[in-house]
Amino acid sequence: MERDPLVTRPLNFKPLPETEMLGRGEDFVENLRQRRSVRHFTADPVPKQHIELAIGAANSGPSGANRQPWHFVAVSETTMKARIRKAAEAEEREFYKGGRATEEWLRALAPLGTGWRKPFLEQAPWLVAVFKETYGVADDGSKITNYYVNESVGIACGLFVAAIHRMGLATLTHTPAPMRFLNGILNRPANERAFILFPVGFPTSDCVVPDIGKKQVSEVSTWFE
Ligand code: IYR
Repeated sequence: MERDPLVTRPLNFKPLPETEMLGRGEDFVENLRQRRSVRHFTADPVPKQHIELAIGAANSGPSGANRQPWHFVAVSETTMKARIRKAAEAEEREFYKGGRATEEWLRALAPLGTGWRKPFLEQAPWLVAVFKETYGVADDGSKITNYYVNESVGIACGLFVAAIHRMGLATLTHTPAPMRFLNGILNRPANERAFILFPVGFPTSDCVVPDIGKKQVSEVSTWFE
């Protein structure tokens, strides 16, 4: 098979002074540590441009063979958000009340206070559905293999979350399960599967979050120096 030629250009990497490296790292982590998953949003509108920027951050991420196996669907339309809420709640009701979740899983979720009702799916000004492209489709309709799809889309979603937070907005990594209903409502093709549904907006002034923390870096890392 014919291979594409390698074309290169200079990287133009600019090293930073040591103090600036540290300062930037500390600022970045300190800011990220203030991020919380939010489930209560105001109706205040968020300009489309902010959502576009967050998608730009996600789309900058590395991906297997640079396939960028993702697609973002941004919804501010009221009736569509209502349809998504209704379908998500039907699935979540089965999960929480219909016996789909194991007792162990429900116990693990108890400290988060989640339940089947998802009013945030209508209250947030935007819902951004991220789809993973399990395979690509060529012009002639044949399948194109994508690589490391979950890793690629997971990284893209992480960058999306970081960008949303950095802009002073809030979101939630919502995963109604199963999410197949999103293909129908959002008219996405069979080679795409919903990965995460992000409500995006401003937290309500009385918004509370679970009083939970993060492990220490020392607990989640091992070093060979
Ligand atoms: N998908 C459900 C349940 C849920 C599961 C996990 I793991 C969470 O960290 C939070 C929720 C929901 O969205 O409520």
